Amino acid sequence: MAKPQLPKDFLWGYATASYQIEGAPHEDGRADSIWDTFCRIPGKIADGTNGDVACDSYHRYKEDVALLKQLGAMAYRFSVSWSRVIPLGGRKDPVNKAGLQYYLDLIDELHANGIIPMVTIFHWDLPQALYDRYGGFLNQEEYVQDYVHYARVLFEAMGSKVKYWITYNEPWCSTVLGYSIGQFAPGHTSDRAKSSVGDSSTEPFLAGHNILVSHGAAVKLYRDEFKAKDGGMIGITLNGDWAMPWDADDPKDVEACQRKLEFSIAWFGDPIYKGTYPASMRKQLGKRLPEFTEDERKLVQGSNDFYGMNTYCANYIKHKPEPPAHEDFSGNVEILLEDKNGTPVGPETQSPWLQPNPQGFRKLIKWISDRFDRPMIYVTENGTSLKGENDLSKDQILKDDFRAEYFRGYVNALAEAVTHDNVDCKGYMAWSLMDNFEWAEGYETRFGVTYVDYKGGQQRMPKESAKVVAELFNTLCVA
Ligand code: PNW
Repeated sequence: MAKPQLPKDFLWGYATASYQIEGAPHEDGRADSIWDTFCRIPGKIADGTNGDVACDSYHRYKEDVALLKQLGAMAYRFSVSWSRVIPLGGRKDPVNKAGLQYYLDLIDELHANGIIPMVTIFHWDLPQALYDRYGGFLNQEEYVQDYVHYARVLFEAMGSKVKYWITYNEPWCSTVLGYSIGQFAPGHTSDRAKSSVGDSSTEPFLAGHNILVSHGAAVKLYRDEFKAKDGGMIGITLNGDWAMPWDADDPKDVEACQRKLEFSIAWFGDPIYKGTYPASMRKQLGKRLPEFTEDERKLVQGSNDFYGMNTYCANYIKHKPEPPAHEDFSGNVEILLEDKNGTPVGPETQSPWLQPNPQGFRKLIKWISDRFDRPMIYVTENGTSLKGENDLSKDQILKDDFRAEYFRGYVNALAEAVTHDNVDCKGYMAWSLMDNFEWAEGYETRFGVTYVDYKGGQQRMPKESAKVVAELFNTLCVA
């Protein structure tokens, strides 16, 4: 069998997100996002912290670009803070030139260093003003226009310098964690509270629906007015992890795995590639899942130039008894870290949900490729947090064999999928360039290939894994 390889022009690099690294929440006119507000609610963030300083990248972006260059990265995926660019968020609100300039400077610095920018338009930090005005994603009429206007501001300002656009990062997290469970901003749980009443608990699905429509509308704008001139591509990034049956001999568990994948990935992927929600979701949710009008479907179907894939782990999946609970979002399944025989998914990590399983990654990317008819795929996030990393000495942290081993497993599995499974993957962005604010887990959890000494002057120190990632791609990208 041929040796696993990746294409010579394979695009690899690192990813980050605005709220997790920038800090400077009120500098140069930036206004609050829902994450600024959410972090102030006692108990929401494990260590009581917030993104006020984070990695201070707003002031240190040149240092961070130099770091990318030092690590050999070809590309850098970062996100734009909407409330830095349009502090109040709306289409009639003023654009903040100073905020926009930060991103233009960052992009220029990247180009000056030969690094290709990949821009995420939205990575969770919705302007607080839009949530206060009309509930954010819940109001389609207002929200879609505001989002498309924001996207236009970015396309106009940066379009000539950016060839890779991502409309949304992981809408599953924004909807389920943000608009139902309350684990993420804006912590909107009102609908869940009345979830036992009839056909309520529709809000996460409505939020998801409106996100899809706004994605489609922004893609249409890009294709109508910018794509030909600027020569770029645009797509959405979806998250999802591989599902393995808890009892491989139980057809109900095997079927439950498909449902779990459909409820996480196909929820958003099917409308984009097929024009409808998955049948399993319609069956379980009925009218609680919106229907696409003909106009909406036209906007959403076919709206990906590429598929952005985020994945971290795998899970064992066990079916649950019928009928599904009203507040269920996973396809009526139980998500487990061990199978029937006590075999774990993989070694433990700091984030409790994240057990590595490289062969699961190979199967998942093939599943995505098959389901969506072989889209061009960019892995836009993949990485790990090592258990107890924050308690180790600096020397120990810098020798992160665990993370190095994770990347060896995952990147080789990717090369196998490309070489043997006919998967069209053109790029891979590791999460993350550096340790940063890990949302509800605060700073306890570190995902970086670079250590950030938050208390010691924000020094950045590459860990062993950064070297391993570069070696992997230098060796594999020869096809
Ligand atoms: C992703 N889950 O988040 C995000 O895109 C990143 O911003 C984040 O830092 C990274 O993965 C690591 O967590 C997720 O609970 C957070 O399933 C939680 C889940 C999935 C993705």
